[in-house]
Amino acid sequence: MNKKIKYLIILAFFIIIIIIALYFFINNKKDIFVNENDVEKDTDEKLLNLSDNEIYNLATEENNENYCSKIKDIYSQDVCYKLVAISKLDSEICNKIDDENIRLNCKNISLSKAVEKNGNIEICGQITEKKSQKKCINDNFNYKTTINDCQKIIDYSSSDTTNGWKDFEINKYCNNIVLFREAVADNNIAKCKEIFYSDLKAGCLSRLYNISLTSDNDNDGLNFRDEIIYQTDPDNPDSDDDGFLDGEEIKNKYDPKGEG
Ligand SMILES: [Ca+2]
Ligand SMILES: [Ca+2]
Ligand SMILES: [Ca+2]
Repeated sequence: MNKKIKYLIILAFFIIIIIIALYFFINNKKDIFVNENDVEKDTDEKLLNLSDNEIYNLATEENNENYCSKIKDIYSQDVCYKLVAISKLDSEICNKIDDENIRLNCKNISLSKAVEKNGNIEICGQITEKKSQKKCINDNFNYKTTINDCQKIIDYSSSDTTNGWKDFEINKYCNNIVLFREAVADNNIAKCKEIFYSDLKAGCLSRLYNISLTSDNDNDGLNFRDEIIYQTDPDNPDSDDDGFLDGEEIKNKYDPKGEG
């Protein structure tokens, strides 16, 4: 046989093989595509005749947020998303929630639970409510947490100036807990006094002075914790020596440390 013809036959053979392979490949792809559609259709059909309640139960049983979207009652839909988000520790799902309060609550809980599970306090910064940020740090701070970990937290909270949260900064608070731990470990009162947040400062000093937070040693109507918060002297009933007790001045909205 001519050499040329031989090569042509081999070439034709390979071309046929490639065409057959391509045919099966394309056909297969089509099958996968059709199957995905079928699944979507099946889900729709599966939920079509179910009541909101039944869909809700199914969604939360199977942790499937796509089912939640089929619930007609918006409040139930929101709660459905919230439960699935918390269960899957996926705060992204919370973004589908219509009601702002439920959405925030969903994010706070799912993020806090995620930190609880993986111990990464950086995630606490993603919580948008300062009160929950504080709780997240308190609950998940451990003996290994360092100033460096505290600095890495990026604060996503909105500028919350209400309810005494104006001064709360997550990095600073976290640093202060490190100070607290070091002060107690080294029995270092000066370090306690470096703490900015008065609750933590009072806790630190009460540990090192071995005084209960609720005791009122100088009988002026302010307990130890309040004396630290108002920066009065826990051993002097009249810190500014004006004849009025520290506790009386606070009660009547005067300044226990000076004029007025
Ligand atoms: Ca007192
Ligand atoms: Ca006092
Ligand atoms: Ca006084």
